[in-house]
Amino acid sequence: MRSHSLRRVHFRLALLLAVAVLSSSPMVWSADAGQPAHDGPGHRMIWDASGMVMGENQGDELPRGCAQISGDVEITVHVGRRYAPAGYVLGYSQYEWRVPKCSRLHVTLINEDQVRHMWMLHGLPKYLYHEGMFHLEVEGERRMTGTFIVPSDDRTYFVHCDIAQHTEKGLIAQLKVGRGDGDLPGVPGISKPLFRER
Ligand SMILES: [Cu+2]
Repeated sequence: MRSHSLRRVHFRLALLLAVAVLSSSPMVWSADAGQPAHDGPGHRMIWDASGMVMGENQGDELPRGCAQISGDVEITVHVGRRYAPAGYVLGYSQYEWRVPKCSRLHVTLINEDQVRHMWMLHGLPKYLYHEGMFHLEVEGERRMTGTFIVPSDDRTYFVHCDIAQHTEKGLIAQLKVGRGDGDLPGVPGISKPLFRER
């Protein structure tokens, strides 16, 4: 990867991390359990005893540039200590997913730990997804499924768990739409670590 594009990716990642931290408001937890909230475009949130889905989009609104949904893709992700790659404490069962442009993704997150984990994807269009995010969150040993539609350009999206220290401990992954636009830094097994071990 050329150095200027690496810097660009680093900058984008730093920006995404900042946005992720700033947008982690405890307010979301005040939503009524089991009541899908519809607070305008891209702010669809479903919350139940197992966890929550934010950015749910079954196809009622398509990303600009998508004339139609190109197809359905099922993604199942396990998360937990037992999936940690060498040198890490936590892990996803997979660190990269490749999907066609304009596809509808049905993502299931299966949490195999007792603590809370997320599959939080950043960088989606903000006119469609609140804060540009699609976000699955599961408390304890449960699972959660959510659906969203990816845009029409070749791009690599940043996926992580936003719980304190979980990104650094190994929960950082990437979703490539179309050909993607390179690898993000810090993805276990794909790129160099972002954080030094302590
Ligand atoms: Cu986590």
